[in-house]
Amino acid sequence: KGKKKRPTALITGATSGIGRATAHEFAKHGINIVLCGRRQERLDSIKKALSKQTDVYTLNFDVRDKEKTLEAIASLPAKFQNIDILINNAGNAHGLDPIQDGNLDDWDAMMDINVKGLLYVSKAIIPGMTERQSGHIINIGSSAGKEVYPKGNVYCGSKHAVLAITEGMRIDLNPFGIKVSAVNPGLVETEFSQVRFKGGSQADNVYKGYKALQPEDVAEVIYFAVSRPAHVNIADILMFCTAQASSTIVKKD
Ligand code: NDP
Ligand code: 8X3
Repeated sequence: KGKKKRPTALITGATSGIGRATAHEFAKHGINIVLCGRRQERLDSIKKALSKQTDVYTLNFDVRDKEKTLEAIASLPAKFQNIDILINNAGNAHGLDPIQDGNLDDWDAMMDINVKGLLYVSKAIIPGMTERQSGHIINIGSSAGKEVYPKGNVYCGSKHAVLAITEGMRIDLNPFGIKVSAVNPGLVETEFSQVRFKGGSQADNVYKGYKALQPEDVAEVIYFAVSRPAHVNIADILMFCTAQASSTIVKKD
């Protein structure tokens, strides 16, 4: 009675890294959560852990598959249908090669997941937000979306696209009172490098010799952005660990 309805957040890429940490952070603050990802056992175990704190629903789909993405989101039960907060986080780098040696499947993966997948998920959720004239979309970009680094070519391109799309969303959704934000981290210690290097040993060295950002550090910033008063939008954040000064400058022991 007189109690404010708890908001609902849909988080893509919630089975690992930044997305999973964001789910934990949101649960702590009583936000209802729709966890999305492809690894069902992880969706189940994260749901189990968070259900003590908040209401959780899981959706298993590959963001590359537009029909499945639209179907999955349309299938949400009434209680979870009104998404107040969308965290477009699913994504990864695939490979780290000079452009002349780049692998076409890696290029497809990065553009299909990081860019087109983000668009498909947004397409499914934005109409509800425009109808309700409220909502908050946070796109997880990257320092790689602001600064290109050697061999980053297509990953950096995908993240520059995320930033441009974020700005486009902010403009087009402005008449509806919808907040749109970009959170752009530098190096974060997640499964990111295991994916980039396909489980190879190169991944082991990426976060050695300095303290990289932890997924929880990014999750706290995301929660800060979603918890501002109605008239405040955190439009764009670039965050690094203290050891990192730019895409290519990292102070290591
Ligand atoms: P992780 O590899 O730890 O997590 C990636 C998440 O994305 C997983 O939950 C994975 O779930 C999901 N995902 C990947 N591909 C698909 C797909 N095709 N369909 C649906 N879900 C998918 O990496 P991070 O947490 O680091 O990455 C999260 C975001 O942060 C990405 O957009 C990344 O580009 C960005 N980022 C990361 C940085 C870093 O240094 N780590 C720095 C800056 C930005 P599942 O496999 O279960 O589908
Ligand atoms: C992830 C950070 O520098 O590995 O977006 O591209 S970086």
